[in-house]
Amino acid sequence: MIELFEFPPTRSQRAKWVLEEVGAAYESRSINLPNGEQDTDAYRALQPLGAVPAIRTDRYAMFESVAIVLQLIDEHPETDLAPRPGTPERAAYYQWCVFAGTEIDPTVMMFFDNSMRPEAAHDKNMAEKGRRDFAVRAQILSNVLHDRPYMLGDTFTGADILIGHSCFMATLTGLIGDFPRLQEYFAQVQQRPAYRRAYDGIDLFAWKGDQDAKTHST
Ligand SMILES: N[C@@H](CCC(=O)N[C@@H](CS)C(=O)NCC(=O)O)C(=O)O
Repeated sequence: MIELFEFPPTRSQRAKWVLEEVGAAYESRSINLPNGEQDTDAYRALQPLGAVPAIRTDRYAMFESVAIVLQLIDEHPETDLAPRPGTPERAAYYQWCVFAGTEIDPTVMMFFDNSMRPEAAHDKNMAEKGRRDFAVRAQILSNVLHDRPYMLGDTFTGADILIGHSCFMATLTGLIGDFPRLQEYFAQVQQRPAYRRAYDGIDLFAWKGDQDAKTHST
């Protein structure tokens, strides 16, 4: 049994989505971020940054959403969610998986932290930089996707879980608006039953941690 430490709607959805895709048995453990549940010694021992997601299995514990997706897919080769190691296709797979975590996430978070995060010191210049840097990367993804349904071609892979979640974050922040091909791609991956099980019923404003915020809509 795998324990998933999560708090929707955050990068913990990537871990939940891959768990649903591979059909692994898991139990959800909520780490309420606004309530500071990430700051206990027990949770810090699992995730030293006090962030979600983390997973604990019978054999190991780990954190980092991209790494969790890669590991769980490797444990389930029968799902065909990744090209074989050592192949040119695997190179593209690694590339886009890492691109999601290192190139897309920081730009969306820079925009979010400086324009939307409640009770944070917003900096308009940084928010604009986040928007600009996101746009450069979103155009790169749009170019890749112009002639194919998924990041690697005709087949859905773990790269689409990772880039798909980046599209979710970009939707939450409104950044995806200028990129119709990315919106279309995101709409398509959202049709997957595993995506629905991982994201349905998400309270988009849970991260605000107050009732008032929850009365607004996107
Ligand atoms: N690189 C990490 C980032 C994890 C991360 O920063 N998660 C955020 C939510 S998306 C978090 O838990 N932040 C802690 C907080 O808001 O207190 C990953 O991809 O797992």
